Amino acid sequence: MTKTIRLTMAQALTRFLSRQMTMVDGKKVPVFAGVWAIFGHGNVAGLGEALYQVREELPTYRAHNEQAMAHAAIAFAKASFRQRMMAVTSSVGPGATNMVTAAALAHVNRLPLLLLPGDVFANRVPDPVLQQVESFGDGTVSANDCFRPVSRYFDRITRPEQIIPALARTMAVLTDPAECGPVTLALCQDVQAEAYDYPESFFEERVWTRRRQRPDRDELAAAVAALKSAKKPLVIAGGGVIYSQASKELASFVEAAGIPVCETQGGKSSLPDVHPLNMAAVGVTGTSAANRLAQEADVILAVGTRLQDFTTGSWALFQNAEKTFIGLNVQPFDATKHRALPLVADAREGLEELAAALKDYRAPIDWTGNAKGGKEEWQRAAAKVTGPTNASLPSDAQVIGAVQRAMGAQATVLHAAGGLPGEMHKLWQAGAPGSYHAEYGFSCMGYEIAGGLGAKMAKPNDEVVVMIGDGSYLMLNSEIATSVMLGHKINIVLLDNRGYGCINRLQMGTGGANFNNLLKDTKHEVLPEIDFAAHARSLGAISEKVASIAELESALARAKQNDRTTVVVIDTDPLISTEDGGFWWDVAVPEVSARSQVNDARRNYEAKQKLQRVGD
Ligand SMILES: Cc1ncc(C[n+]2csc(CCOP(=O)(O)OP(=O)(O)O)c2C)c(N)n1
Ligand SMILES: [Mg+2]
Repeated sequence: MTKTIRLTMAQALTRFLSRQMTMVDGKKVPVFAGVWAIFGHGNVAGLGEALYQVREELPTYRAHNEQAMAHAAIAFAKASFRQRMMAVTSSVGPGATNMVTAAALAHVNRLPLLLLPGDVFANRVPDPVLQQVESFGDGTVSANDCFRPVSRYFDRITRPEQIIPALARTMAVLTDPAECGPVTLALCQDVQAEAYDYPESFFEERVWTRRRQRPDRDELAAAVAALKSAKKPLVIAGGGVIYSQASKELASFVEAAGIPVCETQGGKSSLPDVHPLNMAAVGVTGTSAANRLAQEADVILAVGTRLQDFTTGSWALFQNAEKTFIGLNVQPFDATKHRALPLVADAREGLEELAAALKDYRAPIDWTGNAKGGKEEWQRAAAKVTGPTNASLPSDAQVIGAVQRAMGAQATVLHAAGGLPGEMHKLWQAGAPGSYHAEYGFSCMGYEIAGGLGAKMAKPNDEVVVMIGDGSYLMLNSEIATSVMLGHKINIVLLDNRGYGCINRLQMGTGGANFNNLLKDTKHEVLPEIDFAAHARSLGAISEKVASIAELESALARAKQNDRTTVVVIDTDPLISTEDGGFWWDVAVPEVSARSQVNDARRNYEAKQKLQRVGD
């Protein structure tokens, strides 16, 4: 007879989660490092009680905002190379919908995240309950249906035994490198508390390993043939290289064949910046070295990348009419983009097999040599814009230089939105794989601080440096208090240019008037003088405002010694961004306008559109 144990659905769920294990560096560790929770009536009595029972094996953490908790969970998973992850629970209603943005972020970035929002009563007796949205036309709809388009797997648990197949599917999705993304299990409030006789076997410990798919023989043969014919080969390294931890294999492959590499935002730090074949950032925010090669390349091996518009210069960058893309990717959806020859495989496995099959291939010596020359030229240009300065309002690039000098390549640096992603992509000299943590799939303002906390929880021995603009800081900063509470110290560098600097520049670039971006250009009675250092201090952080790049460097040296979250604020110039490198980005300019600047921008826009390779 099957042995059973009588538990509530919530108790079964938490017990199951606490028994899921994985291997990291030869050590068995729990897949779920913890559950972030803000309780309300939708989860406090049911799931809350169950979490209390397992608090030793599966710790519960409380933060201040559901979206931020999910950001922390996502960053934790990213910094753990998707091998470990966290769950997040909220009440029914606003707590749940606060997590929808984060679900979308995890969906775009292909990062594992388990969302456990409370849901309305399955029995519907007390309807409408507090926070129930009530659809007039559909009795099965609740606020949680918002998660459907941004979940890889969505389920609503309306009976306690449903959690058994639901959790099996949950683990299948969260641990699959190709499917990986957010899972939402909407937990009806009454069902959380309902008991069932669960089979004991359901709670047996399970050890998950990373699936490393090997290439199909025919796909491999086609990719090898294309590469063998290449006169101007180029590798694009995307986030898949980092998640697969394939840096060593990438380095041996390109070193043997003399193929230059360029990196997407997600793939930056695949190779150290100092590697002579690493041309670094590609695309809209790319280096001149990488973009010059991209424009000419004939065979492009795109490894673990979604090929989003910033990488492809809105599909105008790769201009060789005879080019062939090879899509080395775990996900066929990505592997077949832009008529690529698909090579569906794990990055490490795929690169190893390509290297073995291409033993005798070498890229033409001139191509490799020119690439290296281009890199040196770029390095000189980058050194100019990041060097020390006495300017009273330094540029973002000068701040980046100072952070680099003060923190070194060992630190993990994290950013998400504003002018920083572009400047960081171009200018940050990354060290070890994963030390460059950009959330640039969704580029979500407000990811930064909570993300820094999650990254620090994954890498407690690393210095985590969060780079953030005043706009992002004001949008979501409450987890500074959580980082202090939990004793997870992060370093935050806040660049205050008094507004949305990058969007203001984009507005100007598209012929628009300065309008509604910088604080001075908004409707206002009084211009706020925000004391960010005082604000951060009030949340428990150590903080200071510095008046120069030199002061910033010494403040960061002090921050390194602190054992508490430290915020360093510096005023920056909103109008400067690095001119060297870069490429066109498709942002649609109005076809008719009363402004002559817009008309000019439109003419320029139409000329650039001609470079786009439709259907190519
Ligand atoms: C949640 C969210 N809302 C809006 C945007 C659009 N957006 C991108 S950057 C930006 C301004 C960011 O301002 P700040 O953090 O001060 O950085 P800066 O541009 O000044 O460098 C805006 C509004 C976004 N990316 N995310
Ligand atoms: Mg700003």
